[in-house]
Amino acid sequence: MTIYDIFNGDADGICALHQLRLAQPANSVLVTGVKRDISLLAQVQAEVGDQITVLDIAMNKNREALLSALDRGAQVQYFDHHIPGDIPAHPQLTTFIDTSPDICTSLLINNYLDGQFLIWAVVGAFGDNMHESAINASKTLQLTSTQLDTLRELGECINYNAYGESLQDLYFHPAELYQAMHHYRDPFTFIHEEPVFETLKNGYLEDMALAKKIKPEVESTAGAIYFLPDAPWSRRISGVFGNLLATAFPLKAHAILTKRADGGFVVSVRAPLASKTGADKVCEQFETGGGRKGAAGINCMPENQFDRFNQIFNTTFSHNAEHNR
Ligand SMILES: [Mn+2]
Repeated sequence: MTIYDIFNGDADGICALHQLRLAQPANSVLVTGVKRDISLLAQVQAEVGDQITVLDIAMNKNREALLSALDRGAQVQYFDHHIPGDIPAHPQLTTFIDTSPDICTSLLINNYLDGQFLIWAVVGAFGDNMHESAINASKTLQLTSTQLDTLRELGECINYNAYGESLQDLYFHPAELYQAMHHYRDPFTFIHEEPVFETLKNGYLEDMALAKKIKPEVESTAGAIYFLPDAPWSRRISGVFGNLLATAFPLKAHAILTKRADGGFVVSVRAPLASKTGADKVCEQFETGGGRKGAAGINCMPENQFDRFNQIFNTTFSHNAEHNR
């Protein structure tokens, strides 16, 4: 019997698993990758009696592998906040799926564990750019504003670590980062005793300084679209840069288009924080697109699709802007 922990390599995925394994320790096989690498369930050859926990990866991108694992006799627990598509009814499958824009997987796990490791759910929620949810969830912890700022930075740094086209772009393999974190119940001790946070913070500041020099390619009432070059730093910073812009201009939508080596773009779309809707609608109109209402992406958009993208982006979010008035 094997226990598999399959989790998104971002802060939400890591903080979800961290809470779960603090409460229910297990010698598990870790399956994870860069943030965009979400077809993870297919990497597992499940057998009868195996226990699989899936965290923070969309069911609709893993359905076939999920059904095959269930067919082979594995037990699957599925925690997620991405649009799942049809959820199969199967006696071996338990799901905890909530697509509300203010819920992330770390918060779902926190509910499941009755708040036992709430502080790590706060880190995960900050990592998913859900500042309000993080602050609301943190109320019972009675943290100082400095402590809360530190947790926000930690969440952002762990989230930042997950962005890249391949593991080579990352400072730490997400499984390695999880293992480093896993010795600590207290995030402040983790920050103090492990060099991880310092490394990520410095990397983040360097990459962000480069991103901030870039001017938007298109600006409209709907929002702004930025182009980033084909380089490891831009692949690492694109998502967090999008979050930063979203927070700085909450009435505007943002798109970050990072050049790919093959000539197309990796696209990150952030809906205006004021409405948190439309990002998935924009990205779903492209073959490799998907995501959540507030934040979505396209893995590979051919260059010749830019005009179409620009049009859809502007139509979707100008419409939103009307509604917000
Ligand atoms: Mn998440």
